[in-house]
Amino acid sequence: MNEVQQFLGDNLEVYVSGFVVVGGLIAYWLKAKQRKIPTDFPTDAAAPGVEAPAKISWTQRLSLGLDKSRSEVWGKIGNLFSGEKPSLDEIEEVLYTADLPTGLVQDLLTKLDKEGKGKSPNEIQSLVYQFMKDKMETVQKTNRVSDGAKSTKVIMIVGVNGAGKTTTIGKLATKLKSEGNKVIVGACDTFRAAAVDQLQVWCERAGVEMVRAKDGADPSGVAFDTVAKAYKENYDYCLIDTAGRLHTNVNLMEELTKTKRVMSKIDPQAPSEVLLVLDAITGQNALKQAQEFHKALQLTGIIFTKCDGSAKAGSAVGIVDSLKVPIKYIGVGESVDDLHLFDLELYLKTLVGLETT
Ligand SMILES: Nc1nc2c(ncn2[C@@H]2O[C@H](COP(=O)(O)OP(=O)(O)OP(=O)(O)O)[C@@H](O)[C@H]2O)c(=O)[nH]1
Ligand SMILES: [Mg+2]
Repeated sequence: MNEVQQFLGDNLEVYVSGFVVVGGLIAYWLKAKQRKIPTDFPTDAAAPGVEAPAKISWTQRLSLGLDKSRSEVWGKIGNLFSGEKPSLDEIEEVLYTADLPTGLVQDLLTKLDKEGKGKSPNEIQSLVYQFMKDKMETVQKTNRVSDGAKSTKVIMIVGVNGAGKTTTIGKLATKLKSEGNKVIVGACDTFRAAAVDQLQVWCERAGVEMVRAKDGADPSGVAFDTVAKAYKENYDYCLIDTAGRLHTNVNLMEELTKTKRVMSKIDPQAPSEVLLVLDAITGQNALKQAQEFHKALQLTGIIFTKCDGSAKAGSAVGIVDSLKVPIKYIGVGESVDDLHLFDLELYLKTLVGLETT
């Protein structure tokens, strides 16, 4: 007995530290478990005990989202040009940081040089606004998000990894459903189980149906099943999520063209839209991406996301001008209300800091 007591006494410190470590690990595991779902998928809802953020209008959201691009680039051209010694070199540098293509930078500088001398900062800002509007207006007029037809609209969403496809589909499904539409979503990113779970959470929240892959199904199979169900059961919108891929990966791009082709077997008009999600942060490379996706899939539009995260939201001008494909939606944050139909005049006025009323 004495030997046992002595043994325990000698090793007491080891036992106590053992209990503390194991107890700590269990507490950490329980906490991580509680936290898991809410942090993975951002919402507008406030955390428990925190006052919910005030609802703000789309115009205000857009203005907040474009703040960086306005303050660092587009909003300061008027002041740079209208000073004692207008510095075209400085303006040129600023425009390049915004990833405006060289041709457009030179065109804008020529316009400022010809028409801007002696004008006030605000008048210069109007010149910049008019310049960009001229470059984009004709293409944007071809925009046809909803033609009011009574048939099912199939919208295929594509883009490089992490551009914001799944989030955009979640927001779009929520919006369309809240407008009274019957919406179905196809989870065709069959590469990652987590991608399907991410979409599932959005769909559950939006209250819309989601079709997921049967075992061993390939993405085009899921797309086919979703579109077939959408037509059979008269859904208004059928949104197809796809896995992200590099525009330079020939095999993966071919897989996308196959997915598109398979949908057209149900209806030659399907998909009615192929929308490329472009991350504003991508800058110059966005144009290359857009060209390759357009070549493979004949895009009908662009969704320009993450305009809140960089000073490059103005790169939209170059992309629309070169590709001749309109921007249909713009995203300025991670919550449902941060996605909106693209309104050219509102976007450009907000970007350069002109009155929007
Ligand atoms: N700040 C900001 N973040 C965004 C926006 N849109 C999406 N995100 C975030 O971007 C990240 C990637 O979004 P996903 O929707 O998963 O991107 P994805 O294109 O589906 O990614 P893959 O499926 O992996 O190719 C997430 O953290 C989103 O919350 C936006 O407009 N602004
Ligand atoms: Mg995704």
